[in-house]
Amino acid sequence: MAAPQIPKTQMAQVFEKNSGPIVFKEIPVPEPGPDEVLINIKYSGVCHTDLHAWHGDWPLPTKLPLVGGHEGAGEVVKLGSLVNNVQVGDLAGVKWLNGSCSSCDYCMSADEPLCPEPILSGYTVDGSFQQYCVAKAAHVAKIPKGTDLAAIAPVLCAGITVYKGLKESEVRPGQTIAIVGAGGGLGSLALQYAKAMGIHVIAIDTGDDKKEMCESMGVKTFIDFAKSKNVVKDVQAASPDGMGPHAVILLAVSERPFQQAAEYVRPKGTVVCIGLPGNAFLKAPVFESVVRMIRIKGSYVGNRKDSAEAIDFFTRGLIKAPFKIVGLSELPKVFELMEKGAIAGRYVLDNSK
Ligand code: 8ID
Ligand code: ZN
Repeated sequence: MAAPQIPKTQMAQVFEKNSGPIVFKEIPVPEPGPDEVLINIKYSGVCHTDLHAWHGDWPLPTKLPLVGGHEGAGEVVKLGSLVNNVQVGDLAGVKWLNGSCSSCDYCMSADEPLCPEPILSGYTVDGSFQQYCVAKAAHVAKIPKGTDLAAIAPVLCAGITVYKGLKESEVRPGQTIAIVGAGGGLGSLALQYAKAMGIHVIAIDTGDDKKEMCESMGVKTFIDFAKSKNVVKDVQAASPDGMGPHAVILLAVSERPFQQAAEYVRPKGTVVCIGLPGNAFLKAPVFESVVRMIRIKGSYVGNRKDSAEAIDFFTRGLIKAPFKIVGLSELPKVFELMEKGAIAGRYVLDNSK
């Protein structure tokens, strides 16, 4: 196969300062290091994490200026001299975890998201809101030939994260899970993974668009948190025996639901925290949490195996979440809608436009 033509410059969305201007401009195409590959990004999903990165509202500083994005799907166009696990022409994805040290206790135990020296796409290094992105070869997601790259882009963060979160919840087929933030990007994927795993869902979010989207994906119970007079009672009442769901996965970007979940999960149930609202705290009543034996835990993206499994669910046709495609140049508009909570599902950027 003829080597792909790689231009010297490319278009990218650059965050100049936290919450500052987002500039759509021409920048150099980066050069992969010996253990890296260069990927021509065709589509990139927009995750709420990208909005946190732009605002800088987490207790973890971002690189600046920064090219955000960590749901990038494309084609490998160049290999570093040490790379032998992927080929030029392969389809591949840029994930949040771009690389890790591979020698710490966590990396050695395949818990690489917990590596103390992680390289994070679109956060500590430039990510997928550009046409050509560098990624560590050991961590790129392998995407089968013939895959719809726009549809798989959201799987590369949202899909992997909720798949891992569902596993961490230990909820079993036939049991019930409450998905908080079900109408958002992670939520829409969580609905599909839960369905594929045979788990009943209580969807919690707000607005008719999100309700309709959830129902179109088979959800029978949608609780609008803005209309409900008592979310805790409504969630418990919606569970099959009124005792509450077996688990809750929290995907919302606000503190309130993180305070409520331990109250409505059933005794011996599990609350899995995934959403990352800035400056927020978890709070649960000690007495009830103890005597009801509640577990509360965090879940953070997934390792390489979780990633491959989450992609395999997609490849088998089990994951069909709605998404809208707009050009890379439209990123600021997508952020505006996301900030208002006005996006049902995911937006995916076409990096050629
Ligand atoms: O590994 C991780 N833990 C991880 C990975 C990827 C993303 C964590 N995240 C984090 C993001 O940084 C973000 O904080 O998960 C959160 C959700 O990301 P997203 O799904 O990309 O965001 P979104 O599309 O804006 O969806 C959020 C939804 O939450 C709803 C909103 O209406 C929206 O649909 N929501 C809110 I805000 N408050 C709610 C509430 N009280 C609520 N839903 C139910 N109850
Ligand atoms: Zn993400």
